[in-house]
Amino acid sequence: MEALREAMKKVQDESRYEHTLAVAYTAACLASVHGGDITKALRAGLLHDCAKCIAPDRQLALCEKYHITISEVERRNPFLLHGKLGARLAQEIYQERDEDVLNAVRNHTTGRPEMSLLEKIIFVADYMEPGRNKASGLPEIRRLSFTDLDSAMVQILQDTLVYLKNTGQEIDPATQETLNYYK
Ligand code: DGI
Ligand code: FE
Ligand code: FE
Repeated sequence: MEALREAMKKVQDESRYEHTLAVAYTAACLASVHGGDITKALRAGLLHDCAKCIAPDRQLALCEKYHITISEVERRNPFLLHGKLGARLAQEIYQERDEDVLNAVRNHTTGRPEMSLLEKIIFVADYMEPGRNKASGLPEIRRLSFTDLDSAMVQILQDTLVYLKNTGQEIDPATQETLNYYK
């Protein structure tokens, strides 16, 4: 875990590294409350944004190198790729072998239907770690995350979709499908 922390420190800028540590510890707390694996929560939290600080063009090039399918929405919004690409880098560079940890990294931005406990924990921790302060629904989401993880997911997805629509951003079908599934 120490080695993984040092590795993330090298590939992330300072604020992203702070966020990474915060997601890892928030995920560990959520795992404690919901009966998840704390070690996997820490690893997935540390790895979730491992591809985030790679320039968009380079992310696209790396996806092509690894034969990762890029959708039209992702091609137009390459920041959506850092989950998929991150899961691959976690495997190739950071020696992560656990499929659940890799899925949590892969699906942390849009979510997907039928997520595992660990996937939900990372999705929620990413949104509510203590350093996040922009979204207005955060106090309620933080409370819900410890009592009713699925309701926290729904609240986050609804707030995200409203935010994306208000700011004129393109919706990835996966984000809408995830909300439809959990609502
Ligand atoms: O990488 P982080 O910033 O820690 O967090 P993240 O991977 O959850 O990415 C957050 C951004 O992703 C946030 O601004 C909302 C955006 N997002 C989530 N779903 C969609 C989306 N952006 C677009 N364009 N479309 C989506 O469906
Ligand atoms: Fe991310
Ligand atoms: Fe993140």
